[in-house]
Amino acid sequence: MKNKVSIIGAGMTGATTAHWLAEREVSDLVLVDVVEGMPQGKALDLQQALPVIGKDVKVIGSNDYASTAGSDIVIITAGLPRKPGMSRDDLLYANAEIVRKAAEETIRYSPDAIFIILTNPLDAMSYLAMKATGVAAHRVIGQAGILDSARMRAFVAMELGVSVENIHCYVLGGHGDEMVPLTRASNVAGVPLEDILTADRLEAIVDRTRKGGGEIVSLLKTGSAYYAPAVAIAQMVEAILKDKHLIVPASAYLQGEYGLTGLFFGVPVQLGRKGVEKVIEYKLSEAEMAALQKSAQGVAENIAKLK
Ligand code: TXD
Repeated sequence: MKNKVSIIGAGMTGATTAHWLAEREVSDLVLVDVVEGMPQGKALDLQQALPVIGKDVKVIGSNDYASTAGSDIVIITAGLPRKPGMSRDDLLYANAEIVRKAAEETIRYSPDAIFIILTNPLDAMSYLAMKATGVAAHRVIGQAGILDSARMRAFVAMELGVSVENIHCYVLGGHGDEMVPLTRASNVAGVPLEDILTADRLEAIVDRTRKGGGEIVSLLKTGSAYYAPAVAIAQMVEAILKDKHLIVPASAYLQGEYGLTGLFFGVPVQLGRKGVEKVIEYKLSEAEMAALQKSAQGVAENIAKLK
């Protein structure tokens, strides 16, 4: 039987996720939104693109959660994006209501689904989705780390003129400006970044990575990034459906790992058919550990506000 993936929120990230996923031909797709006609229109448009690239994927748009029934994966992108000058945390209360509803509605129709959360503030919304659905922690994953790491990879590639394929970067921590780009573990074809770039240039790349989302928000003026966040979700979906055991940075529920308990936080996770197969614990330096703890404080404060 074909896999089924439902995307709640058919805005910029939701629709673009459908696009990247349709190209990968890994599942049928359902787009759900509160705006009447919009998900139907986007689904039909995408459906009509697929003959050109030869992909057999059924794409449905709907305003009704019943259409999501029997999904293998539910992706929640519904909610408000940032406006210039706003932090991700400013979205907490408005998006909490939207994500709670989306979680409660979708779990009714897809009791076995794995949930991938995108809505900001990401780590807190992932926690909320776990609580609202009542599913085990390994079935909820927040997308942030692939995106933040890809931003860093893009900046390193621009700096060095080397193929992005050779560049491996790892950004951990909460999905906020306190995120932790791991410069020691990041490398170009196996050579640590710290050996290739001067301290100044490396610091500039780290700083631009941390503020990477805000840079795009201030350029766009309405809305936030969508190509890169959406392709990051597509990579996670493919890893899960194909049971790839792929290690990526993502927001997972921690139960003691990295000295943290009871929150979703960006760490390396191994993804397979059951969702998060394991959280990988890197050996971190004292400075890296301290930076992670600082980032975790912000996430814990948001979760406390939700409670
Ligand atoms: O890396 C990451 N985690 C992020 C997070 C990267 C990019 C965007 N990120 C966050 O995702 C962003 O801050 C927002 O909180 C969400 C969605 O961003 P997007 O750019 O897709 O926003 P849009 O284009 O405004 O789309 C949101 C859609 C829009 O069509 C609304 O009508 C819909 O959500 N919406 C709903 N759909 C279903 N159900 C409900 N209740 C609902 N409310 C709004």
